[in-house]
Amino acid sequence: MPPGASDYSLVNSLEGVIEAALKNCGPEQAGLLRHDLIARLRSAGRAAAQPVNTPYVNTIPPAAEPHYPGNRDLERRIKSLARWNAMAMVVNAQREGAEVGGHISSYASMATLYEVAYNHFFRGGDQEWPADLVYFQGHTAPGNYARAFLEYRLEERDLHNFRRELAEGGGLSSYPHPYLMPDFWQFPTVSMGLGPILSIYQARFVRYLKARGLLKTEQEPRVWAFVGDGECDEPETLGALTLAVREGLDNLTWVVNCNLQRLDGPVRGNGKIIQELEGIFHGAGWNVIKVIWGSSWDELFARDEWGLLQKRMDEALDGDFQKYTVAPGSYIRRHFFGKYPGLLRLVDHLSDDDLTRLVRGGHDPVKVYAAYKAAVEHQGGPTAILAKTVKGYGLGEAGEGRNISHQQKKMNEKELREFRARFDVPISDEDIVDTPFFRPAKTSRETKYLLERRRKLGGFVPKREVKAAPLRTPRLEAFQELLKGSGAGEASTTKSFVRLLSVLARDPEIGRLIVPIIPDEARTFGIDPLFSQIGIYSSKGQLYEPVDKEAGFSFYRETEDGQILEEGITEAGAMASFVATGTAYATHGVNLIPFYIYYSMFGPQRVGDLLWLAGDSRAKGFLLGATSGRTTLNGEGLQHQDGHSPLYASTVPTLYVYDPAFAYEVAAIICDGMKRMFEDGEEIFYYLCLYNEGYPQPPMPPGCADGIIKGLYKLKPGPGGKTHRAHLLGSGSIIRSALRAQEILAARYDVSADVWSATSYKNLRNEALLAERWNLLHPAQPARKPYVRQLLETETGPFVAVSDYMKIIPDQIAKWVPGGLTTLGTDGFGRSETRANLRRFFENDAECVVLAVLHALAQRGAISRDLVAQAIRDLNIDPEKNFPKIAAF
Ligand SMILES: Cc1ncc(C[n+]2csc(CCOP(=O)(O)OP(=O)(O)O)c2C)c(N)n1
Ligand SMILES: [Mg+2]
Repeated sequence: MPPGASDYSLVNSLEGVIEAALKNCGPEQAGLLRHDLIARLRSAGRAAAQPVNTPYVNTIPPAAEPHYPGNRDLERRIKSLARWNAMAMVVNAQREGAEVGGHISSYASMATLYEVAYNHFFRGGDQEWPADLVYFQGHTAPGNYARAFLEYRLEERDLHNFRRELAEGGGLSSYPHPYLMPDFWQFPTVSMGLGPILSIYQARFVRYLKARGLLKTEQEPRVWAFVGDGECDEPETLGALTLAVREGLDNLTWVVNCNLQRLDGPVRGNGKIIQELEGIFHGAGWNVIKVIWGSSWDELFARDEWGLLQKRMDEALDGDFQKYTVAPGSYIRRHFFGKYPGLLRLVDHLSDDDLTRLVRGGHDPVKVYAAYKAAVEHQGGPTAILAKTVKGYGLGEAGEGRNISHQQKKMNEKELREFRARFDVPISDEDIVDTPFFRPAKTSRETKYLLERRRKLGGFVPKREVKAAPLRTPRLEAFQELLKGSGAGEASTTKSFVRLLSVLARDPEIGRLIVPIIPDEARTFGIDPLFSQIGIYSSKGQLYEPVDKEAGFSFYRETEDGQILEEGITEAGAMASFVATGTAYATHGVNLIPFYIYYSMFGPQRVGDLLWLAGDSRAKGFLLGATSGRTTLNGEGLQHQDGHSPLYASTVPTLYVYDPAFAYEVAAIICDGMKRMFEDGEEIFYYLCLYNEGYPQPPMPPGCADGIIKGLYKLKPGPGGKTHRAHLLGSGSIIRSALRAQEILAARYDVSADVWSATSYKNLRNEALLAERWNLLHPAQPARKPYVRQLLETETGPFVAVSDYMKIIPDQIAKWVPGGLTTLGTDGFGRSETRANLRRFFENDAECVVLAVLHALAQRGAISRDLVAQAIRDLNIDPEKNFPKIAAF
């Protein structure tokens, strides 16, 4: 329908308003104008959606681009050498019989995005300002190594040993791993999605440190994250975007490398990933800067009077754009420009070759510089730069824009020559097949330039340095409350831990350095009194009056310098905070002690990859899996009853796993852990199972501290004067089954059973494995005896272990237990039931422990089988009872 006169006048007046707004309003007021307009339309009953997308064009118009401050020619040469060396590393690693692989294409698309940052933005930590914290995209590591080589931080031998870490003299790890390269990498990123979420929580953590006066300098570090467009498929990548806005994190910059491809093929062949991401980031409230087209497009857009170029840009799909990367210029002319005759005329003056040289924005330093500058100058919130690039840029037929690009690791001679020619790499014809590394001399203009740039920006990046001064952590005596027992009163290990935490928070030396982290549930664990004691961190303070203000000591107190990180219901977010806090000793030069307490079932099972990453990051601190145990958590059932966290936790090499039964054990483990990590500087962390079952807490028996730490000690010897002997190993609350079984065995079956507290099967096993390995390799020397064997070898009678976890956990030590080990545990899905019924169902209650002991005695011929059969009746155990299904057979 043709527009009517009134429509024209509306359009004209709207244009007038827009003109006036452009002239008179700042960006914020312009935003308000849009807001008001939408509000008016809505109130008039018109559906007016908040626009989240802008046209498919650079956010920063050419006229607003700043002057490029660097030497473009030298920077291009440096970048070309980084490209060459990165490619050569992978090709060499793949070629020399080792076939250890690597990735060429991701860095090839990222090179300009990195180099502009290396030359103009990343701040190093050698000056009075703090170093930027950069989450490099994991698969681009060859590019970072190549850069470090050009900076004379790495040598040819290092590059040669890329992915050959066991080679003589060491090598370079495939991806960013602080565990493997602790002086170089700060942040592991290669598990897609984890780098992005960590960067958000890191940026928020910087604010937390600042608010609490724990940052070393007035200035705060900028956090950068380099993210793949395919990586944005991961829920972790995009899951915490709103936090960054809520917290006004203008110290955070994301660079999303939109090369339109992931591993198998296009990210959104039938759509437009940049537009999709823009909508998501805008919707969350981020500042979004799109860098789509390089400078060579500027004049075309300037002449695009009818908007045809824009129209074609907006309608072409990512699958089309990928095709234009690999197709000849004639195809681009026909398919892209040829769709509209007017558009075709726009490129009359360009040859087909020219058309293939119209670069994407992410490969144009001018556009990238403009975006970075705008991002770091943006205030009030985080910025996402969506940069369009070509995967495998410069690889030509060897992989540029191809679907196989991600896994391309080889280049033939012709491809190498083309690569050399395209980037002017000074390698001779004779040498090229060997893909030698190339580095200009220290006195060359290139090296001088790049070193000078780094010097001006404050030194090298990435760099990991441990500068935190060791703490003086409290000795065990400080926790008298936990050591002296609860008398007749009852307490759970969770409650005991909370007591310990509030004692610690008051400690004059380290109280300030304790960081409790909770993803909701503080009330479940009884931590809420800490709310008012040390406050919940909130960048805004408390702008409302909390409903429970009158409740006195436990009201919900949010404050600007609060100490508690209350993350809400995000275990991934809380783990990200745990990692940020637990690595602050290296990233921020301050030793902080995180205590992350959570619903145990939503620990490693939910965020296992982040747990693994914490180990890689050399994180320190304590993870407290509360409400744990398959039968101790009564009522909650299949989804909540955790019978396997310690097993998952055991898989992380630097994670110490403890299952304490009593308050004093909790105190001894945490006290020792704090000393090891924060006084002695060990880069390890701890997992403790905490339970919610209340019982009288005994005082700490003398002489058991060492055994608690090692993982096993004799808790309560059986009575004298009995015919038979046995040993019961228990951990956590379920140790009470062992203690009650001890009484039944003595009173009714003439058995004296010692009860042992097994605080850490993982420790016992690892120590034994090390002793065995030593014996294997040193056959002529006196054999070493594992601790668990030393402890148990003189004992007589059968051993029975009882656990509230899967049987495989105590089974870890079976091999070193004299006569073997019978294990009672909780394999299978949980049920909603009472503790007593659950324990009978899973067969780890006291009666079942007694039965296991009697059975073991009968097997040894010490008692008759009839007696065992009689005991089954006496103990009221139904031999045909229901049993949890433990496997699919
Ligand atoms: C959690 C996880 N899943 C799978 C992978 C394997 N993987 C490595 S790179 C990659 C594709 C990455 O694509 P994109 O994020 O677009 O990065 P690009 O290489 O294109 O820059 C995949 C699937 C991984 N590293 N992490
Ligand atoms: Mg990609």
